[in-house]
Amino acid sequence: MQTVPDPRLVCPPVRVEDDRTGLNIETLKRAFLDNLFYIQGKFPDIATQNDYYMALAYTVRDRLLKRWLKTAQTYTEQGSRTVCYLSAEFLLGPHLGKNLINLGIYDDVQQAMEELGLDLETLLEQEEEPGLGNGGLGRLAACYLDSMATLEIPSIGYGIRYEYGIFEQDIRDGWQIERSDKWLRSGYPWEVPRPEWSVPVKIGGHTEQYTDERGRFRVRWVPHHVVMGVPHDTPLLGYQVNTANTLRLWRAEAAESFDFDAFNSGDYVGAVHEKMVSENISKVLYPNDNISQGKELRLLQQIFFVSCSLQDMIRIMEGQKIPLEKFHEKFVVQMNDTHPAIAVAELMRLLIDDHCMTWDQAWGITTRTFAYTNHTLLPEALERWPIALFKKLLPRHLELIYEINQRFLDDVRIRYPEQPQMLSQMSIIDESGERYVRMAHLACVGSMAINGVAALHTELLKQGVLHDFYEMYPKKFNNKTNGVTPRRFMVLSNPRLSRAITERIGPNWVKHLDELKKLESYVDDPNFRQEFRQIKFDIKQELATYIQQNYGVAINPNSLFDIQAKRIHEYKRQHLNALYIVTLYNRIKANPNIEITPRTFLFGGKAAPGYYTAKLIIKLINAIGDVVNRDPDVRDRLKVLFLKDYSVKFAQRIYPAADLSEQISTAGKEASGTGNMKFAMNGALTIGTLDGANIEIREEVGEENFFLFGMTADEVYARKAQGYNPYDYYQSNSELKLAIDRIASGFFSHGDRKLFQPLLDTLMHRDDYMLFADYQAYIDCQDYVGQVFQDVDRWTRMTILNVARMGKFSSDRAIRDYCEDFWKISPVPIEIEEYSPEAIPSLQ
Ligand code: F58
Repeated sequence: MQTVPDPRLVCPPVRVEDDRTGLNIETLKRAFLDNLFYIQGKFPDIATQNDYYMALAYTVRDRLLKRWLKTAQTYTEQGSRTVCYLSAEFLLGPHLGKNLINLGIYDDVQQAMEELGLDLETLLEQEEEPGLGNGGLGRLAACYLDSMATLEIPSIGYGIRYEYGIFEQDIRDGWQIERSDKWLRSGYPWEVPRPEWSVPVKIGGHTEQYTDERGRFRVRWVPHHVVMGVPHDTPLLGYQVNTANTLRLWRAEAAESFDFDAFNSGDYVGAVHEKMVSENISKVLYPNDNISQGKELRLLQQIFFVSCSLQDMIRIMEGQKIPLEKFHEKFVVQMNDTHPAIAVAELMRLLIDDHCMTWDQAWGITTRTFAYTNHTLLPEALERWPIALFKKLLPRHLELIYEINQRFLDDVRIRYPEQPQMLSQMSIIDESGERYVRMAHLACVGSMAINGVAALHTELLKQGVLHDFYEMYPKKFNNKTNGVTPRRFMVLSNPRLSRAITERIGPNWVKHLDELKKLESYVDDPNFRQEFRQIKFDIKQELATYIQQNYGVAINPNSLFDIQAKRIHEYKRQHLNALYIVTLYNRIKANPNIEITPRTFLFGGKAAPGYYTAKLIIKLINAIGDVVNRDPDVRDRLKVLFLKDYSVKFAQRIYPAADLSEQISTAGKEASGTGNMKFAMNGALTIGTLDGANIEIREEVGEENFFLFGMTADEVYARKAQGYNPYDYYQSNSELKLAIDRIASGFFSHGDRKLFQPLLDTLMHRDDYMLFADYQAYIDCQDYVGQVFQDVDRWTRMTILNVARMGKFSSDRAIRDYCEDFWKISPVPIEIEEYSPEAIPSLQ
């Protein structure tokens, strides 16, 4: 029966709709001023740049909403199979510019702002990025969400809404100091809280066994307390499509804002205490890169976001009336490293305890649902949790893990009847000393697919840390070489280069990066070469101006910009780069008239606050810079600068300005790297080892267009096995000895000989990352880079070929691989009706 809508509940067809969605310049200006007035509550004459930024951000967000809601509606109606990307980190970077690009309105908004007397660049600068990640792993998650939206793949990103993201880095007297990051302080216009979908998460307590009314054996978990997870949703729009997927981040809240007993007995402060403790869970991102610290709060963060997310998936299924038995048909859950690996036990718990499934049924679903991506081979980064801590916080999960392990070890026993050592080697429980839960083993046992992030990395996983699992389940293992989004790291960050490319080969490359290949036919075109060089020069000049203004250091835009920007870690060997600088400096001191290619060495990156050696490396770089930059003998041929507070936003400025990209990790240590890809697609050449994705980059661009040096991973292992003695290298290599001695003498530290001694001692007597073994090869290769840079034509040719051959490294390719290989998901296009005032939905 057709019901007549209550006329009071039908939105009148006013022009509001057009102001919220319209894309022409007049509408954009009107909508912007409207938001300035009604959201920021300001007249233009007293508005700050931040007010303008907020008004513009809301104007853009309005234009996402129809697409976002239509996307969700379509997925619901179609019951679409969905990827859930579980990650403790999402390093998104600023939203405004990216949304302008993806909506295709960058130039129009720029004009609209100009007509209002505002500068879009200045407004973009206002945005504080949500720094909810440490480095590559978090940024990869963000690139993948961008590609999934662009490829119209139904997906949800699930993570934690940290109140404090990665710390802000300042440099004082050459040392890193940390300040808390208050990314929410001026308001965050991109998210919508959804308190109505909050979920409870149990913590601590004990379990009880009982028999239910149907005579079944059951377990009840009586928690010590309950924390609520409140979802905060951000729309993520794809490039020139209507798909806007959701990033759902969980914020922890107390289950009750007051403990009423304590409150009524007069203990007001005690009553608020629990609220505080609960909210701590999502308070701060752990600032470690490639190390696992084993802190209780970290385990709480993991169970918190995992439990919230799995409960949310179950709610979605119930809403779509899909029976829970089809969980693995509705969802594939990708675990970004082992941080979400507790999900294996949590899904078992939800299915068995809360939804009455049998063990076999629940295990069948679980092992068809999860997939696990490994991001590191470093032993110190492999997560293990002490059994005692697990028992205290997650008593039910520990029982389930014991059961999973027992059944798994039964399989191992059958498979290796004569090899009892396999049981202890593969067990999810490490019993070699204090007992631990090994999260990587749990992830391997509970997943249908296991992947590394570059070809070499996957091979090393199979031979090394996950060897036993590979033998047992060879079909689960596969490689998915990382990729990055060209929308952010080319179109947005390097508009001039992007325009020059589009003028030659058309615009399709942005979505089909392989098309960059077509640029190869322009490699000998003098106009294109000239334009390519000019673009790089202009961008370098802009960076030089920025550095002059912010650091008071003059740098020469004609010099070779040699950049190493990434987390500071011994395995990444920023100090090897520093040794080259000292070597060059020593040569100049020995012969001030020596011919050398002028170079600007730029560094950026944060050190984990507790990682002393990494902080000392920052100090060393600054100390070298202080001397080199003002020594008149150098005659400005070398400049060394550490750029503080490296972030996604800053990275976008850096990649386009680089001539040389430093990717110099000890072979076998860098799982993939993604900065290496971003530099190369912006026309930087790479100096690098055969590590991670460097190997594949070199394969693609051609060995003649890549500066290779150093030992291979196999050589690294072999040299270590022989008994590596770094001191021998020090004694037999005069330039190396001179460089080390100069640092040791206090030359760069106002005569203080002790300052760098811990770093130098480690190098001379242990040198875990084999800087000394690679030193000479690196120096020779760097000298060769300097020569090639003088040959402008040759260099230009090499850079054009690098850009042209980067197609493989789009995150779109990586996501397509995941979809085809084991996600088994296909695109779901979203249709949007053209605007018409009559099309406004009524409340009926
Ligand atoms: C990085 N890992 C790898 N971990 O080091 C890099 O080679 C790779 O390209 C990238 O992942 C993406 O696959 C990484 O960034 C972390 O930062 C973890 C954060 C949480 C604590 C443990 C380290």
